[in-house]
Amino acid sequence: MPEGVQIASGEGLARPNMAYTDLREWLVEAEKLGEVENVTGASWEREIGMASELVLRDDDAPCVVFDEVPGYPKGYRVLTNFFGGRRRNMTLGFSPDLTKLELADSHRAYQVEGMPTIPYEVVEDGPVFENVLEGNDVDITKFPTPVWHEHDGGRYFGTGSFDVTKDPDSDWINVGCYRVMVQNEKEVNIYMSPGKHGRIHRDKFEERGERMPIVVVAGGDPMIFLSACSELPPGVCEYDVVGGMRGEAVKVVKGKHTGLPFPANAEIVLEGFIEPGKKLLEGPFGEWTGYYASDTREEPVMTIEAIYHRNDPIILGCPPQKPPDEIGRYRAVTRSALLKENIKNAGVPDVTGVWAHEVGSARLLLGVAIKQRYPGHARQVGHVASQCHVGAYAGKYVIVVDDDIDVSSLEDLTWAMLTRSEPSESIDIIPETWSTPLDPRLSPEDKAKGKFTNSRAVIDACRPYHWRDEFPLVNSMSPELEKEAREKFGYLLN
Ligand SMILES: Cc1cc2nc3c(=O)[nH]c(=O)nc-3n(C[C@H](O)[C@H](O)[C@H](O)COP(=O)(O)O)c2cc1C
Ligand SMILES: [Mn+2]
Repeated sequence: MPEGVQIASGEGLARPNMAYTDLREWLVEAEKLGEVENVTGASWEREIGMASELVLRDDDAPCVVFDEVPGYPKGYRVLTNFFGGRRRNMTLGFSPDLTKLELADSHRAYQVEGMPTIPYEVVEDGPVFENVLEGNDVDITKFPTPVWHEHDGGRYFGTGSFDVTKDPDSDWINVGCYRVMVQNEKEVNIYMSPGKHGRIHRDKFEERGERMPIVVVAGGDPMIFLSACSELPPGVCEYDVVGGMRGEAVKVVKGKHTGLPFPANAEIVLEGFIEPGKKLLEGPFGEWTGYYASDTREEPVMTIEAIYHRNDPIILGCPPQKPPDEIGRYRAVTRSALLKENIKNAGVPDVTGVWAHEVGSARLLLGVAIKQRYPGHARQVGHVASQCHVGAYAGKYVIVVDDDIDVSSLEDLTWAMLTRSEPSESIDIIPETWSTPLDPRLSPEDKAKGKFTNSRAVIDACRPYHWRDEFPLVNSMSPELEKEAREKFGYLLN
């Protein structure tokens, strides 16, 4: 790590050690773990999407590389399901031995306010310039972009991608993940929802009647992609956060048409402009809630002026889908640690474990474990979890359990709820809470009125405090016996 870099937090936790700086080096590491499958001959129209949906559902399924896509040259690849299995810990730079809860705490220390950042470094050249397409040669349909879900309105080139924009009023370069749909050889839609950083930039250009320079990177360093999906503070450049995590600046080149920076070792880059006033139909697209919630709408269009790509380029795909999905897995890691911190900051003691579950896209179902210290402790932690900054937006259910429960295990958490709660006594309902227009359960009437609220259930699934000592004994092995059983008989599970 260069001198002078201050680690603002994370003392006592292992530093991340990422053994890659781009997608190809990442692939080598994933292969070392034995977690990569190669598939040839799958069609972009249906089969890549079908196969991806299957593996994305499964926590431990392999990463898949699709090659020899019919109609495309051998070597033009699509890679999906990078964030699963033991690749999770590898991607974030931590030991495979860390549990999900430990991984969350360790990663969190490098993605906080006051996190260490290292500014990106501009270099002259890089493999991304191995192929330069300009003028008549610009053709995005040259790449095997899949149709990801059955009812999608088009081919989404940008899913595991990131979009680079600059604030016209300052030096702020933002890197955010906003989906990119192919319209024709030279045009794509980019959907940026209100409030997103790229949207703030776009609105400013639009007000001035100017075209906005923009760059789309498909197949970049997976850690930059994950940071581009994360709600980091405004004014922060996501490249610099990744530099800080890695202890080494991200190396970028500058686009010839826009001057915008993109990684020198990216796979495919589109460079161009969003035209003020021009719109074309976008969507529908399968979203993270598991529904097609935002329908077909007119959205701004990017005109592509140049395409740069490496030889045998790889598109990184990360299509959202009915949970559990890949990005839910990553969000679980980030939000769980953040939620634990939020609860602690509200002054609630002895929280031993927090997990924002993948099945609810790390929002709809929160599990919190405590060492019960006083009567009312369980309800207090449940209400705080449901209403603190991280927990409040778009939540539904909070389950509070004792510290013998592994909150990151959906089965363990559910078992605790089924056996330690009494429905008529253990559930508190909070009405009129903060939600989102994307909630599929919002009634058409409320949606039309703009009434975007829902309710919360806080479920106290702890042994009742005043008779906790009389609660029947759990009949599974003690931790000591479990350890011995695994040592002696663990082979039976392999
Ligand atoms: C696969 C995927 C697709 C996404 N699609 C969009 C999108 O189309 N539009 C959008 O505004 N946000 C989308 N997001 C969420 C943003 O990436 C996320 O809010 C991020 O924080 C945006 O960056 P920013 O904070 O710099 O604006 C998507 C996230 C993922 C992981
Ligand atoms: Mn940002």
